Amino acid sequence: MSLSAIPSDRLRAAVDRELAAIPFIDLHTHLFMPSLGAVGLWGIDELITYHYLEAELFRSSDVTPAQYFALSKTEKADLIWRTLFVENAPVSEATRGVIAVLSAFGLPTSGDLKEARAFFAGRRLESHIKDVFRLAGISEVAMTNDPLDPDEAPMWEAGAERDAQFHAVLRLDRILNKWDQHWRVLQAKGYDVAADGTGNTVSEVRRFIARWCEIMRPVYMACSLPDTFAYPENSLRAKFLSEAVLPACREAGIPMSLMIGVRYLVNPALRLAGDAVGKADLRSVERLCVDFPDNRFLISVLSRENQHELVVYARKFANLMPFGCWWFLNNPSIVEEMTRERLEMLGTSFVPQHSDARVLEQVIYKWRNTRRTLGPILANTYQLLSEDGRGVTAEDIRRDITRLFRGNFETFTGIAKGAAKGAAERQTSCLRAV
Ligand code: RAT
Ligand code: ZN
Repeated sequence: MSLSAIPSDRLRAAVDRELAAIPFIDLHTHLFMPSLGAVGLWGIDELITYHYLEAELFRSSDVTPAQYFALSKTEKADLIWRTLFVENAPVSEATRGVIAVLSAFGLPTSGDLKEARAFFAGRRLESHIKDVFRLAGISEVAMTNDPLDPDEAPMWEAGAERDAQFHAVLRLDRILNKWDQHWRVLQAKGYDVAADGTGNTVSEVRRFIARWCEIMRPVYMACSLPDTFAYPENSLRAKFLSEAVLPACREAGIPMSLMIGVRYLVNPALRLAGDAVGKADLRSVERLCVDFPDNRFLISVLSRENQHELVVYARKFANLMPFGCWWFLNNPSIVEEMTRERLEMLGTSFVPQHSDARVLEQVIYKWRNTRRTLGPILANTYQLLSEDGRGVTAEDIRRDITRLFRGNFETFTGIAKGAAKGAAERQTSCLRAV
């Protein structure tokens, strides 16, 4: 490979080539390894009934949420398809995504869903996952694993078979945000906990987390948090976080991911689609980084208004890794703004994106869109650098993209060593199709 500087007019093509060739790691998804198959979603009806599309349905149809949720999965998908794909052009980000997935598999993008349903019914999950990851240009994903999910936890306890393509992530929302509804589950499992957090509760929560670290071997722990999240604060959440969760992270040598800024269920009738966004006070993040210098924090914030301060905090604290353009931010216009801002202020020391896929095949369109948006941004950055007097080589570009979409995650979570082994194979086997 050439070590010489790339001429300006070829920078874009060079960036696109590297973006296509490097397999990314997807740092946050709601996908599951095959042995947890019962909780994993895939296929056309799941794609169409994604909650992002459910929210859009009610803007273009007279159906009420109550009527919609009384339908079967197939009826729901048919209604959304008719409303958002046939009676309207699917121009929104989430609807376009379904079209991109259908195209990726050579399926019709208009008419009815018959052929798509037959196609997905004929797929075998394990080989389908491999095809989907190849089309998405990813080698691994991080799951979201909730030890208090009554469907998921028993499968882990029964020794669910591991799959190197899926990293476990210990998700703690039920403990940190909904303790009043879940403390009895811990109690029933033999932990000496109380509703008000007194007595042995904190040390028992820590014991519970340590136990689940043994079971899941997570690459990080995680929690989503409201826009009102505060630290320090006189609350059970702040107590559990500082005295149980963060010590457990230190012990396991893994980061804590905080996803801040959700306004939960502003419209409860919409269920999963009923959450909104609010601006948070990021001084909590500042205090956490100051008070816990031996912890590492993966941070994503949901409000566009919080993005600039997050980047500034990342300049102050090396134990803070900003990641992703989360949920309502994952649209080209906002991804572009956020990514430029991050590159300009942090260089390549952040993780630009995760997919948040809930349905397996979504990684195909989400990562395709990320590559499409990132291409011009990176090319423009290199163009400016060239103009300023430092020629850019293909090796520079490859190193930067690898760092952004693999290395920062591997280093920050500490999986770098184990991961180095498989890297060479992945480099040659992954993706040409995007
Ligand atoms: O993006 C989403 O699908 C949201 O519903 C949430 O799952 C969010 O990403 C989360 O992890 O809490
Ligand atoms: Zn998520």
